[in-house]
Amino acid sequence: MDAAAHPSRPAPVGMPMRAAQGDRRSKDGGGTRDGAATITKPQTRSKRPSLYRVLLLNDDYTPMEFVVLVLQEVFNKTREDAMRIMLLVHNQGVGECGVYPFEVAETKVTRVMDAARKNQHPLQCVMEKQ
Ligand code: TYC
Repeated sequence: MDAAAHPSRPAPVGMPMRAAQGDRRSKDGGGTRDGAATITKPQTRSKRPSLYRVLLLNDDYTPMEFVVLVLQEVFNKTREDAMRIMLLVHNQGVGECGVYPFEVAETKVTRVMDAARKNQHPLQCVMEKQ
């Protein structure tokens, strides 16, 4: 039996389900006059999403403990990793909290900035394309 026509099997990647399931009806112009379905292949390869580094910046006023808590809460770091990153930022001026797809990075920056504002700390968090 043709694997693509088997009703319980998923359609092969790139093959429209209706065609894969052997349904010869065409609602979108993919069919021909004799009722045969057209099987389309993706014309482009899917691209990997761009990644963004999320960075914390040092300042003289934000308490160290607040930065450590932010790293644990927002970036899911262990207490030990959070401490290490906080001290690196404290000593070097800037440090990486993680690398994420655009929308994840954006959400993390917003969470950090919201927490800093709410607690009246000048902590800054930015993202940059990797
Ligand atoms: N430099 C701050 C202090 O001495 C601590 C700090 C660390 C602030 C990291 C911001 O991203 C930062 N209290």
